[in-house]
Amino acid sequence: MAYELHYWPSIQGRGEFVRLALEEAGAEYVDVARRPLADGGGARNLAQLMDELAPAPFAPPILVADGVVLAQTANILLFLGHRHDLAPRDEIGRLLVNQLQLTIADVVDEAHNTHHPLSSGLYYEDQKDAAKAYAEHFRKERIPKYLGYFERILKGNGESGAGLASEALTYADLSLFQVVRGLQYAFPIAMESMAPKLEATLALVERVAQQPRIAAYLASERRIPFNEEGVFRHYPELDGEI
Ligand SMILES: N[C@@H](CCC(=O)N[C@@H](CS)C(=O)NCC(=O)O)C(=O)O
Repeated sequence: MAYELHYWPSIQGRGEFVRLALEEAGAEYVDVARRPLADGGGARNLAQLMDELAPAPFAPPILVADGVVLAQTANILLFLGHRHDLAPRDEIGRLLVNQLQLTIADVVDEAHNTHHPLSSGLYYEDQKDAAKAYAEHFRKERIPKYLGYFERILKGNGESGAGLASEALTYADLSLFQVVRGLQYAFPIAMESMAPKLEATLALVERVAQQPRIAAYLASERRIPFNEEGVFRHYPELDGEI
């Protein structure tokens, strides 16, 4: 059975956390909206499908597996992590990885707010001043606080490249990889200046990038490049450049 992933076809966005888990698991999946329009692909078909699915999801990413419809990124990953050994087997271990993923979801929301601090319904151009102010706080206070938190966990786990929850990689490690790469894309100057304090985090990011399946995925056309439609957007003025 191939999983169906339903997510906006032109961005990494929140769907990328699911894509990374599916890729690392070696799972068979169809990224449905990336198929041609005639085969049910495209954003319009995705919007229509959301009205038809039951139970109704609020927003993508959505995973359809064996007739089960799941939404909310962290929820999908909880499901996939258990099925594909990307999380500890014991209950507390699973909840801990979920807790890490939910914290990553918080970072993702705030990263999104740097370019849409007033409303997702407004254009970036209509909220640029607020975005500048929000992004400055995000760069100076929130990124160091969030990444400092993950760094402390990783340092506490010892060995260079160790995962957040165990020596074996979990989906939370894949997600931290994605967040760091996203922040490096969006805020290259800020992230470069923080690099000396993120030794363990950057070692983990490297380890994830070198996992054979992830490396193959990153080099493939399945990996959509970062762009200014997704969650992590590079606007130089938000990185303190202008
Ligand atoms: N908490 C949800 C957020 C889902 C979400 O915001 N999805 C975005 C794309 S990344 C979307 O299409 N949102 C539509 C909306 O909020 O109206 C998750 O983590 O999956």
